[in-house]
Amino acid sequence: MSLENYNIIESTLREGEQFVGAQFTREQKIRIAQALDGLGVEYLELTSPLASPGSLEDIKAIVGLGLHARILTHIRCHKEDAKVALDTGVDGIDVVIGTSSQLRQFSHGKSIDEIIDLAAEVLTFIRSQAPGIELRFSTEDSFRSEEKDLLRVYLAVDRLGVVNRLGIADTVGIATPSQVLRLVSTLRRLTTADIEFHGHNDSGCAVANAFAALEGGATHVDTSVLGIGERNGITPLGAFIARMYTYDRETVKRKYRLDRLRRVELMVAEMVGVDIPFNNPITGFCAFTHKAGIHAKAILNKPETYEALDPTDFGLTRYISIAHRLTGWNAVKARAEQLGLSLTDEQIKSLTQHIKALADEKPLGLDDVDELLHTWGNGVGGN
Ligand code: HCA
Ligand code: CU
Repeated sequence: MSLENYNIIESTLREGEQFVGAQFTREQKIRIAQALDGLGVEYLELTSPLASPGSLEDIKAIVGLGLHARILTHIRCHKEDAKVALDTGVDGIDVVIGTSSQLRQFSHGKSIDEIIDLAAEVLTFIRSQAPGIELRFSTEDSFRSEEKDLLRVYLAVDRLGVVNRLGIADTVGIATPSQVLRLVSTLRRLTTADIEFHGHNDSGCAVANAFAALEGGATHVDTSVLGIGERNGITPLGAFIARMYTYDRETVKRKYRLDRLRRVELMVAEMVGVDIPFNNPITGFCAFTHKAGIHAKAILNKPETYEALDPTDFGLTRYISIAHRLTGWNAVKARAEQLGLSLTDEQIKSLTQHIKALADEKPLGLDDVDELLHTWGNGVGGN
């Protein structure tokens, strides 16, 4: 299977704005859009122009930047929404309507037949007004919808011949990778349009589900920076990039400016008042920190032994933690060399035993180890 032609639809400025801590100013939106464009994402999805008067102006401002990324906005399946979206000058419109019984009953109140009729009306209207616009139709809560309902809707929409993409959304984050793979493969077989996947992370599967969608033949994946969105959000951009990098490093390096990822994450994190999680793929503070002596030895010989991702590709550095009881003499020796100290292997081994014994007694820091190294290096201690 070759996965090269996927596209990232970066939705920090739509789904991400639905994160509880997000309250982006126009200037912040512009900075986010420029930063993501610089990173190389293929699309930016922006909040509906119907959300507020400011949201409409924000779209126009971002369209006016003339970025490389294609600009999309996201609307309900309403002709009135479509009219406003068409006036913004975006490159594409993402239309969504709920198909699960929960949403049909408690949100918009429409039957499947009514959804099909409405979709046909809105989508053909948009196409008639804007023959060149990129048009996507998505069902909301696809994975709690009856499969027969879903397929009726998608087949009817696909047959209209007016949409570029069909979207599926795991709105409440309950889908498993095998379910996603199956649904996307089915759509791939029965329809002709491109396929987009949008997945929430309520049960921790958003990245795996996005990957499964690509395995099934999806062409577009929705992400947001740090995964911000409704509740605990969607597929995080960085984690998705990590997933694709471990699958096909060269393609990812060709498509995206990976050294910009950390800066984008720090910027958005600050704007929405969160920290980068400690265990975040790529940019978490310990993502390239090695601790156990056995790991450190192998890493020092050949980083690939315990690193699937090369930190230097992301403008980052690896770190070997040595001030603890799991340390090993190879790592301590490497530190001595960093400090320009020449100790014999016997001295290093004996110091390593000393560090282990000390670490059993109290927490140690790198400063403590460095001090010991200097003392040992000056011939005090050891043998
Ligand atoms: C929403 C719902 C949505 C839409 C996804 C999509 C979802 O908040 O409007 O249009 O692909 O998760 O279902 O984000
Ligand atoms: Cu969503």
